[in-house]
Parts: sequence; C-alpha cells; structure tokens
Amino acid sequence: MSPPPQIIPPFPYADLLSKGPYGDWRDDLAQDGYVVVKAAIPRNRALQLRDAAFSWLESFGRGFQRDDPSTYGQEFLPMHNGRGMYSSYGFQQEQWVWDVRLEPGVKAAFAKLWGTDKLVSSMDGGAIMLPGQTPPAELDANWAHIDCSPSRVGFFAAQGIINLQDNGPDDGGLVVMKGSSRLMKEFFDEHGRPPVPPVGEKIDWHMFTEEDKQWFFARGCEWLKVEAEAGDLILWSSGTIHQNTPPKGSRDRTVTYVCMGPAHIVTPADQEVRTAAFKSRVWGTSHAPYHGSFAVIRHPIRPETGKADEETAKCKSPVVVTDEVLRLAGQLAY
Ligand SMILES: O=C(O)CCC(=O)C(=O)O
Ligand SMILES: [Fe+2]
Repeated sequence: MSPPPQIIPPFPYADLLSKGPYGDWRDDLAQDGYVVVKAAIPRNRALQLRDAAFSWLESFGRGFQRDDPSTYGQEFLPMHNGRGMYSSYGFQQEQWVWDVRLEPGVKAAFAKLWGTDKLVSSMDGGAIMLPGQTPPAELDANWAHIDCSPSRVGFFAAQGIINLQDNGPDDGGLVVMKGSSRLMKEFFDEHGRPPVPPVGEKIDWHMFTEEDKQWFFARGCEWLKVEAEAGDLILWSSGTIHQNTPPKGSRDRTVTYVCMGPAHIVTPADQEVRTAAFKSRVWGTSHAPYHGSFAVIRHPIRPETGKADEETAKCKSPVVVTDEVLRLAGQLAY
C-alpha cells in the first residue's frame, strides 16, 4: 500500500493579506497578487550593484565584456539556464548578492508586510538577462507556474525581485497573471490537488497548462509584464501565476530574487538546510526561507566540454560575515 499523502501543516500567516485594507501597497498585493514598491534601494546604489553583477560575469575570464555586445553569448559567460538565470557558481553567497539583501529598504518593505523586523532572508539566485540573446524556442515556451504548493491555502510568501536596471515594456522582466492568487483556492477545489511530494523534495511548485490558464482568463485574469526602475522591489504572492520574459530591446535585465519572512516560523528542517547552504558558501536555497526549503546545488554542464566548470564548486567573493548577515541567514538570534 502506498503511504498516505503528506499533509502540509496550516501556515500561521495564511490570512496575512486578508486583514486589510491597509491604505498602502499591501492592498495592491492582496488584490492583484503583485506590487512594485518604489525605490526600496536608492537608484545609484542599485546601479552600483548592477556594475558589481557585470564585474562578477567578467571575473570568470571567459571573454564577456560589459561594453561589447558581441560577448553576450553563453560561450563567453558562466552557464546560466538559457534565460540568464543564475543559481550556481556560488551566486547566492556572493558579496554583491548579499549586499542587495542587506539594503535597509528591502528589509523595511518585508518588515511592513509581516509586522516584524525580526526577519530571515532566502539565499536565492537572480538573473542577468543580456540583450540580443534570443532564447531557444523551447525556453520561450510558457512555464506559467506558482512557487507554492496547491495544498497551501491562503497567503504563503511574498517573493521579491530587486531591479538593478530600468525595465520598461521592451525589456526583460517578470510576467504575472494579475488577480490569479485570489482564485487559486477555487481553482484547486475544482480541479483537485496533486499529492504532496515526500519531505525534502520540491513541495512549493505547480505548473499550469494552456487549458488551466483559460480558466483564469475566463474569470477576468490577464497577463501583465511588470515594469520597474533600478532600485524598485517587485513583490508577488507565490500563489500568483507567473513566468518571465527575456529582453526584446537593447537593455539588460539585472535582478536578484529576495524573499524574507519572520525568523520565528523557520522550521527545524528548514533551519538545517539553510545552515548547510550558508556554511557551504556556495549553495543556495529555495524561495521561501521558512517552510519547504531545499538546497539548490547545481553544476550545469558546458556544451563545449561536456563537463561543469570547476568554478561551479566555489564562490568568487563570498560574503563577509557581519551580525546582520548572520541574522538574515538565520545563524544569529534576534
Ligand atoms: O525571473 C523572474 O522574473 C521570475 C523567476 C521566478 O519564477 C521566481 O523567482 O520564482
Ligand atoms: Fe517562480
């Protein structure tokens, strides 16, 4: 007999977004499933961090040079996933990536949402999408998804993107299905919920088919490409259907993914995964820092050699540890 399906315990903050109206951006997050928090990081600081991202790419010595678009192809870069998304080479533990997490305005936005500033941060990746790199057709095909289990009902996490460049309609960016988070319970009540994967596997993930999407369109949802300037923080509920799109214009899209939540709700299992990732100074973790964490350890294969770069096993400039880094990593109590 197969084991009974694993039950996900109710999330203590599942009603967080239903307590409004707040009279501020939290109402937009509740209503639309996403919001742009303007200037969470000062613009100049964001542009400096974008420079740091390009210096990181150049530091691999594969030929990438920020001022020379003829070096924007994958052969000149550390391996990304085809759309410029990075979750290997110790990206998640790089100083400049931590510097984004350490910006006071980022924590302040999450503190406002959760009602506490005793927060831990995800140790997630990011994207450096360079212009003129038409992605292969299969990558451009849709991957409409949510990053929370269909078995979680209500609010689970606010995922964050910090823009380090200005991104308008022609640029790369997050694409959300506006309003879909409010319909998620109804969708899965009607369509059924798939079994929850075993403990330690990727629980918080679900992909939507073309037919599924039509169900949402019929109820008034629409795709929306989120526009944001350097320094803005895009927040979206992990129950909002989303994907991303690469640049069509001449600008890069340079972002990191940051999600923070209350330190006191981190489960012992999550704590263990996060401690191991932080101590390794090379792996990252999944989006939500408190429940359902798994380690992200990737060694993508280079097509030229059939092997992973040696650099995938180390971090170029690992974060210098401070008390605030330790607090956000969940290694020092508040
Ligand atoms: O690159 C993006 O805008 C979205 C990436 C994504 O799906 C995520 O961080 O959950
Ligand atoms: Fe996602």
